[in-house]
Amino acid sequence: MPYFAPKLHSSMLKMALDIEQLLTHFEISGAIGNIQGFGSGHINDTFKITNASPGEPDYLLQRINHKVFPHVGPMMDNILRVTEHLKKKENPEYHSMTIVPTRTGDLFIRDDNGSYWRVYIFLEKLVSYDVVETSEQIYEGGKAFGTFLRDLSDFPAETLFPTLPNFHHVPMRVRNLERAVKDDKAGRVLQANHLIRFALEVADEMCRIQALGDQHQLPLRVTHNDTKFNNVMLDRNGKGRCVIDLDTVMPGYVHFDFGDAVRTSVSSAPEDETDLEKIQVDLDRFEAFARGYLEPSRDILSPLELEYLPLSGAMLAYIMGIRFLTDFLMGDVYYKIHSPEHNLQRATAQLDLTQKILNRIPDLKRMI
Ligand code: GN1
Ligand code: MG
Repeated sequence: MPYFAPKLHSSMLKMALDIEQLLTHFEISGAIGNIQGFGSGHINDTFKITNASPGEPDYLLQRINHKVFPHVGPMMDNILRVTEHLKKKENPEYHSMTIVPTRTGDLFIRDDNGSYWRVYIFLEKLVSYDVVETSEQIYEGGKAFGTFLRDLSDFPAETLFPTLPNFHHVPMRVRNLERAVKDDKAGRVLQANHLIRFALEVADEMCRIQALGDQHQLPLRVTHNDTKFNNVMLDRNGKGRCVIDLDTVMPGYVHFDFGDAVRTSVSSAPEDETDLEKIQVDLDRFEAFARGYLEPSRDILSPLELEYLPLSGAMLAYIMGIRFLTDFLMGDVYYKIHSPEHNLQRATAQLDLTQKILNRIPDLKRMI
């Protein structure tokens, strides 16, 4: 869904002119053709730049959400180092993102309005799915994410900048929710009472993986931390080819990546499904994902890491559920929304999914 759609033709034209001007600062080749809003991310603004010169690549331009990502320099440094590491691996099957630097050799620019921009080479002929359709695609996506984890297992995780500290720290997310309930800034607590009650009821169980981490029983690895299924690109034959959106690459637990991909692939319903009947934990889907993920990565994981993989799907659905809920209570200040109750719908769907995954943990355990 294009989410940058100015209504007035004149403002569209101005935007296109501004973007053309902006692009002159980057090391791009060929001539700028069409400029179009692109993708379905909730945070940054993304544009596809079609190249008007034959044989020259298309580009992906992004305005980085500076409110969410205040430290753009260290974040881009993480991305550069991780993509360079991945490119060194002999993996003909997989690509990695390529940053297009500015003409002065920087990884991004800051414009006169204080916006931060970067450019990547556009990945030709690859597609991503907001809702993944087949078990084969899920297996392939799993393999791409599992390969990402394995190929970065010899990268010194502790040298990465913590772009968003405590991003998947459940106790902190619960505290943020409690604060939002207490403040009730948007006067919406009453409307969301049932969700708040459920979220607080399961909070302890949802903190278990973090507690193991705090006790140093889980290794900190280089994790992607946003392995929503639409962050893996597949080719025309359905083969996994490239993991994208590396903004949150940081030290983390394997459960963050495994869990986020499970929550976005185990059901055939979208993240914001309003018909809860349609949100189902499909065991074939889980099996396909786990098989794909573990094929390249099983050997590097400890028995304890493996044991907690099924719970991680519930944990990540829970984290997203309470983050959407918190944002709803605070008056929609973080995520882009497409309707007035969008965050409430997303929270309802993700907390419903949390419960449904929790109900199936014994079945999921058999598939690891
Ligand atoms: C955001 O921008 P996008 O869609 O890749 C969010 C993720 C959430 C996701 C939920 C930096 O990711 O953590 O899982 O929305 N990214 C950030 O769809 O908060
Ligand atoms: Mg993202």
